[in-house]
Amino acid sequence: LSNLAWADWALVSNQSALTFVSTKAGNIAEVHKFSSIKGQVTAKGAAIIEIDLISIDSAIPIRDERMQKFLFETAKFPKAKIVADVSGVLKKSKSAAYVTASVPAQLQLHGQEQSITLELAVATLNDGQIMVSATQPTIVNASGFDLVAGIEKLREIAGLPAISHSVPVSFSLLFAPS
Ligand code: OTP
Repeated sequence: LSNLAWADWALVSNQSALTFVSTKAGNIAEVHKFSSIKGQVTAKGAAIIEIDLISIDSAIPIRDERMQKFLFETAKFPKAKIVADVSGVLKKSKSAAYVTASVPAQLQLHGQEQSITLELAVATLNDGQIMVSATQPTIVNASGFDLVAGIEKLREIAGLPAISHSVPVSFSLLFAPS
């Protein structure tokens, strides 16, 4: 635990997961993931996570392409970013190997920025690594990020009666001292 006194951490990409659930036609829910995310946390508690939106993996290649082009518009907005001050939760983590906290963050996505609240569980592992997961999903509403037109475009192309504009996001992240 003494590692927390000095370490900066980097996200271990291949041991981290960021997923969301889409719902179409009222009752078909599907899990999507981003395969490329980067992140770091400084000893002072400045956390930044970058999501490569082109790495959307919906398990259907043509759907990935359409989401890149019509929803995220990756040519114009290649990345989403989450910025948070986690100094409070890091401080708590110095005295307990497992802590939970409600942490305000800024989400930049599709040229828009909104405040969100992350419900975090932070586990400090023996080797100074930190595991951060969500104790509850964060709901992203497409309207706050100018993504409604994109969802509606996907809905039209697929000939679907509806695709929900409200999307739960989950994550489990591993950070290693750097
Ligand atoms: O015909 P057919 O039926 O076959 O049709 P198809 O299915 O082929 O086509 C139809 C298309 C469908 C169904 C797809 C529709 C798509 C959608 C509805 C998706 C819309 C997506 C949206 C609105 C948002 C996507 C989400 C993101 C970009 C991610 C947002 C990120 C969030 C909320 C924050 C995540 C938090 C993170 C990463 C953690 C932060 C951690 C920290 C700050 C660090 C803490 C560190 C320490 C040490 C404490």
